[in-house]
Amino acid sequence: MAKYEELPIPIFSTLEPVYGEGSQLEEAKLRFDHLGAKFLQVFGYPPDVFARSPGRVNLIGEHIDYEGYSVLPMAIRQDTIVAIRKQRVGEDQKSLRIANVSDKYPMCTYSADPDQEVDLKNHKWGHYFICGYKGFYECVKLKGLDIGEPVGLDVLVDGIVPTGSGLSSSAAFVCSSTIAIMAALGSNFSKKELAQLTCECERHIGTQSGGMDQAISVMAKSGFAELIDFNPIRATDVQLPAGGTFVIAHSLAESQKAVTAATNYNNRVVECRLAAIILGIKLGMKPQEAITKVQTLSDVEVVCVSFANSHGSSDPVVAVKELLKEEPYNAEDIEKITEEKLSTVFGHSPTSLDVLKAAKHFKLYQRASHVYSEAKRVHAFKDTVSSNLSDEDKLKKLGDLMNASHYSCSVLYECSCPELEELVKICRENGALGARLTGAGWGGCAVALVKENIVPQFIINLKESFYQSRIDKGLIGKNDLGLYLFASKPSSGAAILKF
Ligand code: NG1
Ligand code: MG
Repeated sequence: MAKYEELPIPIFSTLEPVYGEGSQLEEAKLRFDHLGAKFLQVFGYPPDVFARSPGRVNLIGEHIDYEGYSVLPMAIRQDTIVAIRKQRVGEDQKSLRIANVSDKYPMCTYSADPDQEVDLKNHKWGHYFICGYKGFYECVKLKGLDIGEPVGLDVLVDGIVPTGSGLSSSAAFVCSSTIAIMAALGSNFSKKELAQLTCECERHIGTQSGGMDQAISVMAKSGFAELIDFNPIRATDVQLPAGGTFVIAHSLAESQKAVTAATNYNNRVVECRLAAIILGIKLGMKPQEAITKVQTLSDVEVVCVSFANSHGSSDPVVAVKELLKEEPYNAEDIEKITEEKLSTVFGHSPTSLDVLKAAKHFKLYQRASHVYSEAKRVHAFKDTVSSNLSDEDKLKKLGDLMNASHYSCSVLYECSCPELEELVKICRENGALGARLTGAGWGGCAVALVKENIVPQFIINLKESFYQSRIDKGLIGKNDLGLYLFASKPSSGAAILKF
């Protein structure tokens, strides 16, 4: 039997296999009916096919996917559904018309040219679809498939993953778009290929992201969190202990990652690369060798073995303590060690050059300490889940690991914000076994591990101590709390729906 990740995206003719039963199924039926009807109204024809892909909550393993380390997310029920139709002979056939069920997002039109550049200076919601469009054709080319000339597509999108909240609305959109394009054009790639291609193509939006969000969106299974490994991408089921529930709570600070990349997300990616290069050099590599060979902190872990001979430990956390200085580095400090201008090291990457322009200094010690310790916490989390401990003890340990992860994100990686700090504290004060920011941070959501039997009271308490004052100020509508505060079960991954 083929391995799970080698299987193609499943194609269903009913909604039950994806949405189960009960209120979730009812809600999905309404959304699909509405999407079909609106498609007809906007474009004058029914769609050929639908694709859906979910958002995710990352339980542990933050800001380490792009450094090559495993992460542990689960899919949430909120997803993006894309309805699509290939334009027929005699129709326009030259444009991509991308509409949305929400009036917030006006129709975007692009040419049906897979080589077009994504206009980063002029950010539009439809750009995420273009990421998928480019990615699909890049993959077709790589595989040497002949699918004929690019044709026009009509597209209608319905996304319910809250945006800017660390729940990966962007990956839900990119993955559902790519899968819809693939289905409309008559191909079906494996989950693994899709996870890889969607990870790469989302970078056209300008963030140097890792592959966690797309991997879980494509490969999730109902009832399981997944340990996601990279190079190559793999997913291993993780059955969470009974008696615990993950509650997701929005800090109501919106994280505008695509806009703040140079000082936040991409800045950290560049800092990690610099830390890795310097560690490589300190561990005995020639500067040029380190610059060409070392891309990520996981690349230097192998070199740490040589460190073991002199220091008695190959633990990269120890190597960081010994070999990097705690004070921030400036560009000159680093260039003395690399014997190369930073603008040359990053010359091939315009988004990295933007980072260099914006940065005053680089906190290499702190960022590397976070990455190496967080990578260990992911494995400790997985080992705890599969240990012989009682469920009660497991939950307690998982909570401790989540708290430690938050501390590291907040103090070493500095990707928290005041609203998230307040929210995490309130979660713990109200009985959460652990709570942490989830996703990239700088706003967005926290995830709390809460004993199942106290979830209803926990939600009431959070409403009172965090949300009520914000409802009073009009930050959110009083009937909308359910969008910002909810318990979540591990949900299913991407699917194609053809009725
Ligand atoms: P968000 O901002 O939550 O979508 C981002 C990255 C991930 C990962 C996390 C931090 C994208 C698409 N995703 O997630 O790859 O690095 O931050 O752990 O940029
Ligand atoms: Mg995202």
